[in-house]
Amino acid sequence: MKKNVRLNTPFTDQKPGTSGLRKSSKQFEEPNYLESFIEAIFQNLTGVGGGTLILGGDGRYGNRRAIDVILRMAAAHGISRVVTTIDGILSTPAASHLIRTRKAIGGIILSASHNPGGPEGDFGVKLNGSNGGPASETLTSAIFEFTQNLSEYSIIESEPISLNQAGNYLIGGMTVEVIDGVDDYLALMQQLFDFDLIRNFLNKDFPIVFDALHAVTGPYAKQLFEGILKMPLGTVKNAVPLEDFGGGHPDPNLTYAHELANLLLEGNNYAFGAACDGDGDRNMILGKACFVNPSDSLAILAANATCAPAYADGLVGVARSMPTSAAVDVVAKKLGILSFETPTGWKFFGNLLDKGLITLCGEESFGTGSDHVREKDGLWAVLFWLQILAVKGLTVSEIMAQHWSRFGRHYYSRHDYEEIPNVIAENLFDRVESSLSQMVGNKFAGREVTLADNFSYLDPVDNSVTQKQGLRILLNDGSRVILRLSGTGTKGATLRVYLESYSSANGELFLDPQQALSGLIKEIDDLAEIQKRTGMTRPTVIT
Ligand code: VG1
Ligand code: CO
Repeated sequence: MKKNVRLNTPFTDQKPGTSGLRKSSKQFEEPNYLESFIEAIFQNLTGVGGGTLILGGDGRYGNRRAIDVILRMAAAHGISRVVTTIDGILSTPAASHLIRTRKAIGGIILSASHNPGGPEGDFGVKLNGSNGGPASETLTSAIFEFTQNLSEYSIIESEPISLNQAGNYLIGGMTVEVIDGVDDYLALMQQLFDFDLIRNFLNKDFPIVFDALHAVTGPYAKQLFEGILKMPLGTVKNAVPLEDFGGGHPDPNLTYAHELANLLLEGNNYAFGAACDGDGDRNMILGKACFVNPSDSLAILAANATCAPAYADGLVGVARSMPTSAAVDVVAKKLGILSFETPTGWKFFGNLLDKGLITLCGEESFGTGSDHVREKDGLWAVLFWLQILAVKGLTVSEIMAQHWSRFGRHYYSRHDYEEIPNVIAENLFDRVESSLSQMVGNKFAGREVTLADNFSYLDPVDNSVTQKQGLRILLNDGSRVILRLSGTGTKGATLRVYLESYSSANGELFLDPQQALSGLIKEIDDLAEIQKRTGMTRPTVIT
């Protein structure tokens, strides 16, 4: 039976400009909180009446309850079919693929991505549009506006359906189709890469390890590596998705995936290691005693793309987010293909991919992807690396060294300062911003400042302009320092400092990045007074 629930207090809590809602699990447990946001989605998404919706999540605490609520609200709003998955497990790239193949009106992915989960952690609702990518700014703004005046929501009363096995169910007049969320995705991967070649290469003498961090990629990786690619049992670690990710932080970087990092950087058992984040869209790539910076990873995939059957004819173009290093630009130039610089966030790649202007794209934050879906894709990146390694018969560090000796090296690092009180972070940021206009022509870390601004982006496809996407200081030798405040944190503010300097192929290629960037690190701290204002003597995370 359908009922309308009146809301006494309006919902005013969505941060505009993000493709969904990411908050503490506690906040999501407040009465009518989740329901209010879902109502706003169903009132603003195009094609709800009679449409198909994709629904799933990364298995974190709150996943099952949210699926139950969303199914009953979808039925109340006249959606004709919801495709959801066994145990509600669906990675972000797999959801993007399903949206596209099922010609859905969009998808709802229940995840706070790389943020920790559990009753004390975070939960999230990510909304994707009919192209399979993160919802556009126009749609999220409309949803936000709608929440400001929300007074009731509609829901159907019915028992939760079981997600234990595949099958079709009915809620009101709506069909709920429960499928295995892994199958379609792995079928797509087999179209893109040469699985026989990879299988033979790995099983000859190339031991690998994958850490699923108790998050969504566990079931995908088990079937992929230990099933289809016939690697030994135990190749996939922490493979069972847990509601609190086993107490860990499902963020694949050297700090939070330190167990895996130690196996590769200290140990001798593996030639290759990788991890993905909570919802499976990020990737970290490691070789023996070798960490692949995500910006380099994008450049290396671009330079060697023709190793993979899917990209054998070459690339149309590439794109990177503004703070991502320019390593891929150098490759694009050499290949004579288009390259684009977009603001942070995958949604900005959507238009370029839909228009066929780019084939590969990526972000420094461990995100890499292609035109096969409209999200970044963690396991895809891992397979792409394995494909290149198998074709070349080289180790990861050999591939890196070869790349740098051909294209030069972009020393790169990101320093994150987490949980800064909001006022302190905002003051710090505003102070630097107001000093930018006087910087051009002056010295910075012994070099000359050629440009200093707050990055603004003109979308070449729809001509929309997105402003204030990060403070940039560009120097005359190609070095850059960038400052941003995170849009995905849920506790205080996170300041991100991005540092980059270029060494040509004839220069020093094997320095420690922190050492190579030490002049920039010191100068930005002097300028922004990071230590002084935050009281933090070092970043929370260094990548
Ligand atoms: C971070 C990353 C950004 C990424 C975003 C979503 O955003 O820096 O590159 O697109 O997370 O990733 P921010 O605003 O905190 O810097 V995920 O894995 O949540 O979909
Ligand atoms: Co993610």
